[in-house]
Amino acid sequence: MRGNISNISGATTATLTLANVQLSDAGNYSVVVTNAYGSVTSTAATLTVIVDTLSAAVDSPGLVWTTGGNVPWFAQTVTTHDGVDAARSGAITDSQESTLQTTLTGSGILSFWWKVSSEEGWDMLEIYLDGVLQGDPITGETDWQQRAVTIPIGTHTVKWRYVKDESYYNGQDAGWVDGVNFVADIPVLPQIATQPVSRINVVGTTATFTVMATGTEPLNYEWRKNETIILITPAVGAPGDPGYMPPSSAATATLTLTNVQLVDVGSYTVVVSNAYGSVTSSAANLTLAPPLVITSEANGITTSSATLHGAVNPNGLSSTARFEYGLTDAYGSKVRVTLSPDNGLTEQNVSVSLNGLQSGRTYHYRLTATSGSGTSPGVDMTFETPAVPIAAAELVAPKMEICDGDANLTIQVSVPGRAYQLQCSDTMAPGTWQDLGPVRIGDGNILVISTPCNPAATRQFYRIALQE
Ligand SMILES: [Ca+2]
Ligand SMILES: [Ca+2]
Repeated sequence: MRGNISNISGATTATLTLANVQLSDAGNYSVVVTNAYGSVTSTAATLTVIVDTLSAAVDSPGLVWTTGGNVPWFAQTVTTHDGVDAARSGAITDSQESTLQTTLTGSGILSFWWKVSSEEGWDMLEIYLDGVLQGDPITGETDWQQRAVTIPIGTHTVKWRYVKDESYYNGQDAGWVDGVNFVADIPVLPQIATQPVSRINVVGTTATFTVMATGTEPLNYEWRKNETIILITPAVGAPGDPGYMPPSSAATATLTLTNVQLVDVGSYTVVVSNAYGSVTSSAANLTLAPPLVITSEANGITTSSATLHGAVNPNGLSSTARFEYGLTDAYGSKVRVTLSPDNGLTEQNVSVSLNGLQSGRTYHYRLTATSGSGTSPGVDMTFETPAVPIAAAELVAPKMEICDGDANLTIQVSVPGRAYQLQCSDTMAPGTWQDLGPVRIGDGNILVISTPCNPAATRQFYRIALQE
């Protein structure tokens, strides 16, 4: 290949590629194709190299510049900020304008130097973003100063305009721009710094969930309940479309639910998004408070009865309550109590009288309440029924006899559920009675308690005692 009359060495393919074209590369290019039988020369193709003088003058070769108005801007080296070159507005007259324009993709910060020499207050140099004037224009004799404009996300037009009113001029009657620099923000994906937290509310109160997120602004928040969108901004779709959801001003970093009811119970998440992506929070649950239950001291305790007391706050949800009682903390018996109202928001005292209890026993009891939010067992408490002394009538036909070295007590106890112990003593003195075991529980039937006689004793006393 050859450009003008120079040979280009090493060019032996059908395509010639010139990288980083400079003014010196301008010229006519032709190719000579040769093989073993001869050669042929192509017609010439012309390469014209144009210097984009405006982008060079304002030091932003990466941007595409256009100029318009009545007279275009031009590059010059007389009045500059960087000591090399700058763009100057065209030589317009009264009621005319000269514009310089470029396009940027944000977000980012555009900074530039500018200067004006004009009729102060009437002829001025302005900066526009998407047709909207940004800040104050400069006018009169204003030397080089730097200005910055914030560019939002997306593609935007930036325009400098030197504009004159209908009469008079002063100074050099021009504006200059130099040192244009656009620094794009580094896109930051949304990230969740603090997750929303699960909470328990009393019915009718206000519940809030808050997320703290970082990332390039603006951040959008889309709240969901059980995976269904409940609040969103911006809108989904257009009005009239199926699935259209209007934007909600309440779609912020905090979701507020007022007067919460059972229907609000669920799992809440928020999707935080910006122009670069989105992130979903972990789920936070809203639960309504179950009833509040207090088990109180029992009173009115006799050998066979007692009155149990407690208090219930239904916490606003329809609730039922019951006392559970029995000889162990597994209870086994229960008595329902009435709540009125059963969905109140205050504490109500409840009580129940128990009859037919066994004497001399320890009873466990607790108050328990249940609503749509769950069951609240109260604290386990106990009371003791006093023992009934053994009455003569209780022991039917007691008979003591010695047989084959054993002492046998035969007795029928008429009170069921009582625990008896056979005891012996040499002297009947207090503190000398010894248990002979095992304990027997009376059930109304004949009971035989046998124990070997003490061969060393000349006499022995036996008695039957209630087991404590
Ligand atoms: Ca320059
Ligand atoms: Ca003027």
